Amino acid sequence: MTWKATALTLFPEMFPGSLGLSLAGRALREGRWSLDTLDIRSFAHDRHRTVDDTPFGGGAGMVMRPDVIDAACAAAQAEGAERPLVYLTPRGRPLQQSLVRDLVAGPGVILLCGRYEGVDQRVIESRGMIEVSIGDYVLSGGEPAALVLLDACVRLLPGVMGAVESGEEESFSTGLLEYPHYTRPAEWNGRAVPPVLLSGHHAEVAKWRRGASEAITRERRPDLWARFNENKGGPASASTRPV
Ligand code: 6GU
Repeated sequence: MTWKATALTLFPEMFPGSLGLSLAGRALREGRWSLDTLDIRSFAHDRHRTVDDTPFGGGAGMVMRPDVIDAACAAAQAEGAERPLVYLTPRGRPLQQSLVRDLVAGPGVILLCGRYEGVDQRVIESRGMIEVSIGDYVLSGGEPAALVLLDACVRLLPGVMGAVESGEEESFSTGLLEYPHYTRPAEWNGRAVPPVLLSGHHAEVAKWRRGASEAITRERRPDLWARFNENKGGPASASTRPV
């Protein structure tokens, strides 16, 4: 069964974008996943194809109308198995690998890309949307965030990563950031590769990498480090726990 993504957007030309290239693009052409866009504007019902209006209560910007968004969601949901509906918004909960894993395990996803100040709260609630943010900064629209989320999902689909390992060792699966990588030349611009990596001693290499992972996580991501230590020997970590 093909993993099915549908993007609801005012800018369908932004898709597949980067996902038409590289591993994701090959997998798309091979039919390992599919990507459709629905132009939100085509669900407007007035002569001017209005999709937004001014906010009740006043203030800057425009809000996307619930009736128009609902019609677009209904059209997407009418095709195939019921899929989770993700609304990309800086107000959402931070995107994590655990959500990515859950989405990949299902039939696919519907992605609502907002513009303007946002979407009327009532349709977010009535459609049971999962609100997701890709980080603490503001984009001009949800489309690049949808591409980010899809990239994270598609690379986990069977057959997409090819020979690359299962992903068990990568950052956010172990709860630690990854150790640094080195390749030839062994010395470059006066900089040597850590000697243990040239030793051929697999156990020592593994020990060094583990230490480097812990050090970099402690330094850069005290939040991950704290969670990692809390969960040591305990229940499934937040990154492996189903959402
Ligand atoms: Cl999902 N959308 C927008 N517009 N800005 C964001 C974001 C999403 N995540 C972080 N910033």
